[in-house]
Amino acid sequence: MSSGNKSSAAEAFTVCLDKMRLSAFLFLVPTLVGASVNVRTLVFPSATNTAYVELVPLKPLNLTAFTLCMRVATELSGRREVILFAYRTPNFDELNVWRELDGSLSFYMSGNGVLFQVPQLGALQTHLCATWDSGSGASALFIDGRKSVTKIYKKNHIVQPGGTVIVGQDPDSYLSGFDAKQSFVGEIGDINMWDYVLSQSNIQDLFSGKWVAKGNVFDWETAELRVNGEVTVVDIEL
Ligand SMILES: *[C@@H]1O[C@H](CO)[C@@H](O)[C@H](O)[C@H]1NC(C)=O
Ligand SMILES: [Ca+2]
Repeated sequence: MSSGNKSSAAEAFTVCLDKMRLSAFLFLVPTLVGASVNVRTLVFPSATNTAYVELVPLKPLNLTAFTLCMRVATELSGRREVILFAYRTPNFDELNVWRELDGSLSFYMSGNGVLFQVPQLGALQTHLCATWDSGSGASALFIDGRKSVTKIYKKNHIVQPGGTVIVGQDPDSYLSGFDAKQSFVGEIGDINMWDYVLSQSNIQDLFSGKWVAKGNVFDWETAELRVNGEVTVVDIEL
């Protein structure tokens, strides 16, 4: 009797241990198989001169190189400029990324820009990265992991700190002077930035959703967002 009790207690203990192992295992499985992850995305439903989201950086944008990536979808078509990213100090547009009138993509660092003839953005999501290195001036875009022609742009330039990054509007003056005809309409998210140039294989991995080093200027997973006006932050499951 008593030995029977002992053995059933021992069995219960073993079952309990097994359950603990099982629950530990079940807990680990999603991370092991890379199960669904929730990410935020920004939806700009219409053209306004008021809606924008400020992104708070992890460090000042004092840059001699960068990689800037995002996922973007827009149904805006036809001849219209569309701002995709704006970093401005009180004095200058330090780094703006645009879709141009003709659909080409470009970025501008206080002055003339560099334009790329790449496949156009559209209603289906595009993974877009821009890279630049001051030492060589080498600049490129990546569309869904595929690299553009390298262009030489603003060799020895430095992107100056002391400004604010926003998406949704082009600020002609510091945090104002917005124009609805240049505003972003659509969905934009997964905005990450590094203060160095990522390798092509890292950019391909980013496109396909694999883990690479988190952005050290913007890390979308944790970035503080300050939403202004008609913008909705939506959680999507990957
Ligand atoms: C910007 O970077 C340079 C060196 O790259 C450094 O000397 C300077 O202090 C930095 N400025 C700020 C505001 O971080
Ligand atoms: Ca403008």
